[in-house]
Amino acid sequence: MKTVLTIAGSDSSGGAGIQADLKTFEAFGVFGASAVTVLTAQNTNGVKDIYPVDAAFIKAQIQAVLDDFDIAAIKVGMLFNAAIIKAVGQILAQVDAPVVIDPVFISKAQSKLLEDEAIEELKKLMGYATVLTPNQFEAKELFGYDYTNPKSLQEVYKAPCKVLVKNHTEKRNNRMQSVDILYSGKSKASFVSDFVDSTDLHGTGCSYSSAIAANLALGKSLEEAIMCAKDFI
Ligand code: PXL
Repeated sequence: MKTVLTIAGSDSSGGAGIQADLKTFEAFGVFGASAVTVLTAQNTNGVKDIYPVDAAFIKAQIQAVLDDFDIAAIKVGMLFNAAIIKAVGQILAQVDAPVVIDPVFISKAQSKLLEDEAIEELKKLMGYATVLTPNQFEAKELFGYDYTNPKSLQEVYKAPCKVLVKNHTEKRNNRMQSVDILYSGKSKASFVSDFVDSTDLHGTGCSYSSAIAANLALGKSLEEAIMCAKDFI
């Protein structure tokens, strides 16, 4: 059985974060190991409190897993502050497995999950990623991304990893579609599915990036992994 490691925050409501990641890994038949970066006290209405784990202890969790398991892929979620991002970067620099980084800024309920001053540090992690999975808001913060302005896409193409920008919507044949766009080097590819009109969105981003990591661990190409993950979501 392949093992996938998630480095992410705990969501007490069980819908997002580490809890969503482990459930997603289970659904794809891979074994999930975890390193907890922050504890959140939350429910589906929002985050009530955040308790960051000491950066050295996060490293200890990851190192303990790496020392014992052959890790087939890593998913990185909520990191919250610059010290945690730095610590995770030091470990990622030493691993040789596909890495999916979900740059978590805010939750679907609009709670802040990353300190403002940590954004520059987060950008440095991109060098360790196989793919980064921002939504349009996060892509705007990181790259000045604006889908309607082709000039703004230059910064995305220059990223040191592939970038999957999520959550564009488009009408095709009179049906609303959900479109995610993978930017890699100079090319881009679209992943399209029927748009699901729902307010139950909590944890969808976490589950999506975890599903991509699980499928990479199973040996799929990035494009195949994204297709399986999008289907799953
Ligand atoms: O969906 C983003 C996210 C990531 N990680 C944790 C979260 C959330 C959203 O609430 O709680 C721990």
